[in-house]
Amino acid sequence: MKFVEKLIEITRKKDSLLCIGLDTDAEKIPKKLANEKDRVFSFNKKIIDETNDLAAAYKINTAFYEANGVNGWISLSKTVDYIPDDVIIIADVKRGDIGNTAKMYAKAFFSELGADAVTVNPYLGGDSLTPFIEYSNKGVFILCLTSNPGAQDFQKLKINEKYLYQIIAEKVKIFNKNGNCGLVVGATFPEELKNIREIVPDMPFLIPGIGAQGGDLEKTIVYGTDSNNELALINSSRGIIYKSSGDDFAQAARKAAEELKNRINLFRKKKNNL
Ligand code: OMP
Repeated sequence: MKFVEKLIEITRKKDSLLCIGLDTDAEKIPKKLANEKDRVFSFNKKIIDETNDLAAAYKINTAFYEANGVNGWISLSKTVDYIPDDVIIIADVKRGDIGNTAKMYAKAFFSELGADAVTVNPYLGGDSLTPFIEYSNKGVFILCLTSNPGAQDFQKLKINEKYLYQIIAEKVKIFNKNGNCGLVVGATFPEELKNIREIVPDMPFLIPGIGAQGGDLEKTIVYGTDSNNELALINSSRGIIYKSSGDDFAQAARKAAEELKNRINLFRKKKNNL
């Protein structure tokens, strides 16, 4: 099944645009799991058990796993295998390299790990993205305008009257021959999000920056979703998975996930009435 078809099917079936970030820091695992052999996986398992019915996607930022060496890759792989089929798995890897190297990254995260989608960095240009895009049933979320303050340094530079992030959105539209490209746009820049949505009305967006980074949820939904109020995955990581460090951490994560999912849907409904 094509990535966008799968995304739409899941978001409609679950009535959810929620993406939960499994940015699992080994240092922040609740005491309750201290004696587990693979604490990171045990933590993820509990979070997934409690939240998978609410989530359209899990975004796994591989940095948190790579930081633990070989054992981290094992936790990562076990987590991917544990996630049920009706949740999209995004490997947040932000890779970007020349073609033959990019081909190895694509193989690593699509074929070996089994992710449904990845995040990639477009700095090296179209040929660095091609090996990912060639996996035509997988999703490729390309960094367009990131949520961090440093987005100003390059992404908001003007080239011939256009911001670099606008040029990226226009270019990705051209690269999108297989219909499997998406854009990463931070919730911390809602006005720009509106502008980018106008450039690519039908492309999926991955939108981080809600929760810990303080992005505006209402504007994110109004500006970031497509004309059907979908095609956007709204990510929160720390704001959900570390809601409690006590024995109730998984239940607290569920509560936070449910609240965010409901708020997202409230704003989707509100958008209908605008
Ligand atoms: P929280 O701030 O804890 O919700 O985490 C945000 C997650 O989204 C982290 O995994 C970041 O690496 C990621 N992210 C951003 O925060 N900003 C971006 O512009 C892009 C990403 C991303 O590609 O996911």
